[in-house]
Amino acid sequence: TAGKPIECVAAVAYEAGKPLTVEKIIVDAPKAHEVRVQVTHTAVCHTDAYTLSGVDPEGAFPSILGHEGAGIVESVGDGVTNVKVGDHVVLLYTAECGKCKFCKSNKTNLCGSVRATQGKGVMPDGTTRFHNLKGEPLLHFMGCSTFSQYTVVADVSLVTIDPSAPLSSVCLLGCGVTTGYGAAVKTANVQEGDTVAVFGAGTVGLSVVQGAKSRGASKIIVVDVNDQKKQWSMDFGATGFVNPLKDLKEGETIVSKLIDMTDGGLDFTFDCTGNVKVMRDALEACHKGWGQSIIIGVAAAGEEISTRPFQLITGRVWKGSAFGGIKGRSEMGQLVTSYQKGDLKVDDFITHKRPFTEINNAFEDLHHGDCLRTVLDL
Ligand code: NAD
Ligand code: AHE
Ligand code: ZN
Repeated sequence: TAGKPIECVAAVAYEAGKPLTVEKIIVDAPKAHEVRVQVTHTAVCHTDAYTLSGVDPEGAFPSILGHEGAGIVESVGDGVTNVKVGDHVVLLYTAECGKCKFCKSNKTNLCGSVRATQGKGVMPDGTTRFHNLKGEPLLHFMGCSTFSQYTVVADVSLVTIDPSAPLSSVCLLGCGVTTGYGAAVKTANVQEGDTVAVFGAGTVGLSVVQGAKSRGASKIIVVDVNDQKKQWSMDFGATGFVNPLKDLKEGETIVSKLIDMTDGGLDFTFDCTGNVKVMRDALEACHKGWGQSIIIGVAAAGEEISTRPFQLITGRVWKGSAFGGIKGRSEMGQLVTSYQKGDLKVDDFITHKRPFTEINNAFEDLHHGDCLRTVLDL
């Protein structure tokens, strides 16, 4: 098939707030420095639902969403040297070119090579490789578009992995697990004995918990409004769980309770909810003088964070983290190895499995407390 368009099934987001349309589409051949991938498995991340809902300033339609996926290289365009046909790959919404100002800085995992066109839903040459059967172009998403049996990505936006690792599991390393784990061990760099609070116990938050546990944090307190998250939190390594809707006494706030539980506040807190009020609580629950709060959750267009500047003057630090600060092409191999050795939990996040045609049910699963991730088999 190399060089020829492929007809396959995809889930198209035609309009914000509407279910996806599962239909046949055409996927063009990869151009220079592009790779066509047979996506074997993808999960649905909260961010896909966020963009589909219409509140993402970069959301554009019609498009093919999905960014937590893995598959097999089907064909490569001219000049591609980092992957070959048949390679097992994880797709990377945070590219790594190794050459740009960002990559060379060694200060960030953000890469400047394809981010501008990625945010517009097109390939680096400004065009799309997807069309529906009416010939209408369909936009790409986050440089991945994993909700299609075949996708085309920039060669900097994927990484080859050990083919013995099951693609049905390591697809989760394409976002949720890596994001939370990396936020704890890289962005925050949690050390033995540190105290940690995690707001929001989805796949991202629970992955922060497992990262903090791996570093030997002395306290890991999970805050979630859904009691169904308590057992999971404890299973992943939390030492405590607080439901702010139920567990606060008269006159207590979540901030005052956390400060009381930790002799003055936490060394690190993480927002994994995307709620800007929660982000404020997370910052203010930090210990005076040094506590750091890491924002991971994605907030809607128009939302802003606020706190009294005095909170920062007195030493609390606000930080953010994208893809856990992980450089995908350099560091994914280590994460896959950790998973294979049993050191990094991945399978425990897979609460649901569905055929690709049930993708709209997978979006509904996300809203239920019994779901961490639904993996779709394409
Ligand atoms: P999820 O929906 O599975 O989990 C969110 C959790 O937050 C749920 O358990 C929910 O009950 C809880 N929650 C909601 N409101 C709360 C509140 N007010 N207080 C406490 N808990 C509350 O989502 P996820 O897939 O784990 O993603 C979490 C967030 O991280 C989303 O905003 C997502 O868009 C974002 N995200 C960011 C990155 C990044 O690189 N920065 C990567 C992946 C996901
Ligand atoms: N498009 C949104 C921002 C979305 C966002 O912040 N995305 C996270 C990843 S979420 C994965 O589930 C991220 O990595 N951001 C860094 C980047 O370069 O996009 C908006 O507000 O415009
Ligand atoms: Zn995601």
